[in-house]
Amino acid sequence: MSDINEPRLDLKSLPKEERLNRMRHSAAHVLAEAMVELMPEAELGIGPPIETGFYYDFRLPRPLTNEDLVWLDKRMNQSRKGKHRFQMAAISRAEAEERWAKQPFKLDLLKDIPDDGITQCTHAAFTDLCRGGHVNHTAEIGAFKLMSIAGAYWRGSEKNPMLQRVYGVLFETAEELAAHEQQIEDARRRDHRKIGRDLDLFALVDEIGPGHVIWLPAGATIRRELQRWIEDLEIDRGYQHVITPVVAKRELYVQSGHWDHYREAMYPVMEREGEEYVLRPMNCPSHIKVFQNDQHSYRELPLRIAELGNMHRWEKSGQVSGMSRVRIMTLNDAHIFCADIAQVESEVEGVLRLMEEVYGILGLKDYRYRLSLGDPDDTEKYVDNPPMWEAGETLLRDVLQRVGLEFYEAKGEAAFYGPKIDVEFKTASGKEETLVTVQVDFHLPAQFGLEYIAEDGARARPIIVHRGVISTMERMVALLIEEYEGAFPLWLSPTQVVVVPIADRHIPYAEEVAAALKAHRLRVDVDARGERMNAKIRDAQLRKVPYVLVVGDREAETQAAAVRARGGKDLGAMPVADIVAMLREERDTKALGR
Ligand code: TSB
Ligand code: ZN
Repeated sequence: MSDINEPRLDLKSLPKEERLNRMRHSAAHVLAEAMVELMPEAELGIGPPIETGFYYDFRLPRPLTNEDLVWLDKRMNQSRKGKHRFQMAAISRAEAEERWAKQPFKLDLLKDIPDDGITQCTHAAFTDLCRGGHVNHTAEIGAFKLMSIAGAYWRGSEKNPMLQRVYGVLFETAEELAAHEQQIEDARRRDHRKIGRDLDLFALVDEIGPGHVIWLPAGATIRRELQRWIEDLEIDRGYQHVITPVVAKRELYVQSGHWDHYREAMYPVMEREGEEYVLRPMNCPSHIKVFQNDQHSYRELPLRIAELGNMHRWEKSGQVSGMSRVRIMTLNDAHIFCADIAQVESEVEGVLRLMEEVYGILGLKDYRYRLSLGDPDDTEKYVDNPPMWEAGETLLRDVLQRVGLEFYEAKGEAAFYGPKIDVEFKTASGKEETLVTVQVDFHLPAQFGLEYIAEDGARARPIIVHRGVISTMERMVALLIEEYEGAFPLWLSPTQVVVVPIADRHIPYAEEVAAALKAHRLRVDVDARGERMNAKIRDAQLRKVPYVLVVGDREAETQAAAVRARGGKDLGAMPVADIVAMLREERDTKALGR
């Protein structure tokens, strides 16, 4: 055995990331030290640093409990106070095999290490097989907390034994650790899956399948409002809406290139009477068939074909998540058939301006534009046609600059048929997610031999702009749930008003008030349950209903109601006619009401 200790490290001089990696790696050693004390029979796996902390895998004689975590955490803190040095040493294979003779996972790891590369790390009374990268001593490991226990197969393979993985978070300071915990707590509170359940917005049912969303009445109401709004905006901007089937012959997608480049994401083929059919993964080929249904002259271009189109994508099981990544989805889609580059430019500009308008009204701010480029070296993923990519990329870059939007560029993020501008949103959990996209496509027009009659009477090939604005209804509603924490602005709220009669004798008047509001298409419930008034008010608040109207004798006499806004603000008694006017104004202006 020979000592190979690094000279004393000046942690402060290291880049923060490396410093954190060393702290997290060292903390994993301290966790293993504590575990061996708790259960001397523990068999040790690996314990690497990870993004927000560290973990260690163990095979143990019994399942760990939360009490164990508390004990381990405490014991780790003791070890930290001990200021034990981490000491590296090179050892021979024979020494290693002897030391870990009763540690099958360590012996397994040893097989992959060359004779001259076997090193160990010792601190306090604990020694681990380790290639190094620690802090100087245990007092330098930072602020940590053991968080959870999970199952993990040895070396990630189901063929191997299942181990128990203990996770910890670790940051340099207690303040950073607290901020991280707060962030996790916020994300949990805002999680659309939780709020979606609590507010009965949608359901995911095992018998229907993962990623196949049921929109419950309240969620369907939100979706319908969004849908009406975006379709009206599109009609104003010259889009024409179509309705096309979700199933088509496999050939259609062979011709489009989806079969070659996108098959992995498609549901399998259905066969009947010698024909092969597929569920469509995208709407573009259907809209191309709309275009091809007629001859078009340059005068009709740009032709904007829109549809809330249902798409089906076989997202991998591990990736399907709530409503934000599903398998059956409805995209606020359109394909704009343009005569030339100048039209493409002005259409892309129009789309970007529409996006800005729409996100502004929804109150969304946490997003960035990304120019997503192809990769000339990857001809499997992308259509092989360098000049086409070049032209599309330059065009999109120019438009972004002209409109004055900030953006960044990313290689290898394009669609298989062309480059695109993606809108990248930051979700409540801090993850970036693509909300929508604008794509320039010279490829599909060529695949389908699209033509229009140009001004000089010759045949010319159009260029397609693919675009969404609201995104898929699923992803947008997931995002809005988290953005608003379930407290939707009035126009989107499933129930806009709850009328609460103070006593049973006020129920008829409550119904009268509700009817007056419903006459203006406001969504109103009367809470006629035999509960106490305060309980009803509290329930409405929990359901995030924007307004509660309380009615009793005085209100009935004066054709009024006592108004309480969400969040507890008391607006006092108001005549019913004034309430209607106030709510209509708030609804029709799509006020954020925050
Ligand atoms: C814009 N053909 C284009 C269309 O014309 C298209 O389908 N583009 S896409 O593949 O990028 O998908 C459009 C948007 O759908 C994406 O930007 C993304 O926000 C959303 N989306 C994609 N996959 C899923 C999914 N599994 N769940 C929810 N939304 C999704
Ligand atoms: Zn498309």
